[in-house]
Order: sequence, then C-alpha cells, then structure tokens
Amino acid sequence: MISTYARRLLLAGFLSFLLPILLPILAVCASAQVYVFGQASFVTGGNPDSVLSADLNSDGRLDLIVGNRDSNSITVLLGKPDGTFAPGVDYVVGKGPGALISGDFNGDGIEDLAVINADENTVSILLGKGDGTFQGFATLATGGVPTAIATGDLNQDGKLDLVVANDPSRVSIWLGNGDGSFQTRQDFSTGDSPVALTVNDFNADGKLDLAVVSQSSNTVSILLGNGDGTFRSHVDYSSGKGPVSVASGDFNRDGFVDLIVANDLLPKN
Ligand SMILES: [Ca+2]
Ligand SMILES: [Ca+2]
Ligand SMILES: [Ca+2]
Ligand SMILES: [Ca+2]
Repeated sequence: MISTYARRLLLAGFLSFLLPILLPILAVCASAQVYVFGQASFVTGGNPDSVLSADLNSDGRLDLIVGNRDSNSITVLLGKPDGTFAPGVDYVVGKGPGALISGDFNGDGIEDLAVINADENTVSILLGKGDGTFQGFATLATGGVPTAIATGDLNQDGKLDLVVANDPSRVSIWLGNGDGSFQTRQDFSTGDSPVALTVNDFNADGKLDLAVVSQSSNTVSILLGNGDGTFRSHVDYSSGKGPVSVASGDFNRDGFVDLIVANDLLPKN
C-alpha cells in the first residue's frame, strides 16, 4: 500500500511529465476548425486546366469559366439560384488554353474574358454579350509561351490593360483602348521561366506594380510601375524552391501589400 501523500506525489510527477506533451496538442485541437463542403460535378471540355469565377450575366450569382487544355475551348457554366450550375456552353479559343482572367475590356459594364493559349503563343479576347454568352473578338500574339495572365489599369487611363508572363523570361503588356482592342505589345524582363504573376501597388505610390514568380531562378521579380504602362527593371527576391503561384494582399493589416508564394518542394530544374 502506498500512502495518499505518495499517490499525490506520483500523480503530480506523472502530470508534470504529460502536460508539456498534451498542452500543445490540446491547443491545436482547440484552434482547429472542421469545415464540410458538399460536392457536385459538372461536365467541361477535355482536360480542364484552369477555372475562374465571375458574374457573367449580371444576375448577382457567380458563374464559372473553365479552360479546357485538350479541346481548345473554354466552358461557361452559369450559376443557378440553388448554387448549382446550368449545363456548360463551350467556346472555341486558341490551342492549349490555360489561365483565364475576366474584366470589362470594352467598357460596356459586362464582363469579358481573356484566355492564354499556351500551345500557339496567343491570348484570346472574348467579349460578353450580357446574357452569359460570348463572342470571339481578338487574338493577341505573345511572342513566347504564355504561362499566366492578369489585368489592371496599368497606365491610369480608366481602361483595363493586360499583362501576360511568357517563357523564357519576360512579361508582355498590352494597354487597352477601352473598346476591347489593345495597343502594341511591350515586353519587360523578369526572372527565368515566369509561371505566375499578380498585379498590385507594392510601394504604395498609387501606381500598379507587378510581382512575377520565376520557377527556374526561384525568385519573385518585382517590377515597379511608372504609371504610364511602363515598368522599372525587375528587382528579385528569393522564394522557396520551385515557386508555382503567387497572391498578394495586406496579410498583417499594416496598410502595405504583402506577397504569398507557393513552392514546389521538388524544383523542376
Ligand atoms: Ca451570374
Ligand atoms: Ca465588356
Ligand atoms: Ca489602362
Ligand atoms: Ca506602385
């Protein structure tokens, strides 16, 4: 028989051993949240490679646009009130469609689309009709293999412009004319093998800048905008190995835009 005092000592010793192990686990359990999502599947074209959401028919419900790499098309799925989507409608674009972006490129208040075509080095511009349908409008030559696309008003004229990252080491800028057409392409140097980009005002001067992730050089290139559609020489920052995507936002709420980069642990070079 051991005394009550001895049992208390043993228990205290056991807890002092166990608590440092248990507390971090309990803390993680207390902060963890479990979310459950329903799942539904919708038919697209061949080898869907990218997806974008936007309200294409101005009904207040988000719609989906999917780039179909193997069928050289995009699929538009209009959102229904119950959260599902109407059967997709396909539109032919260039060869090997990849990343997509939406924006009102002709200033009629209706979302339009721009799609990069990686297998023919072009960008397809499709203008929205307002009812969720589209018409092909223009094709822009990228000059290199396009890998990512973004939009913003880079020269501050109130008209959306396009920026596309191209292999091997540049971004191309097209300034918008405001009618869905674009001016002659301007190219700016980046790190090697750019694969993703984001547009934001990183130095808080009111002029949009570019952050371009380069997979071969393991860098994020910052190109500060001059506000007229041109950019200063890129300044590179190290990322992790094999960066594949980038997003920007004020993550610590200090009023300055920050970057987050996802890295492939096994670089492809
Ligand atoms: Ca909609
Ligand atoms: Ca439009
Ligand atoms: Ca512009
Ligand atoms: Ca800026």
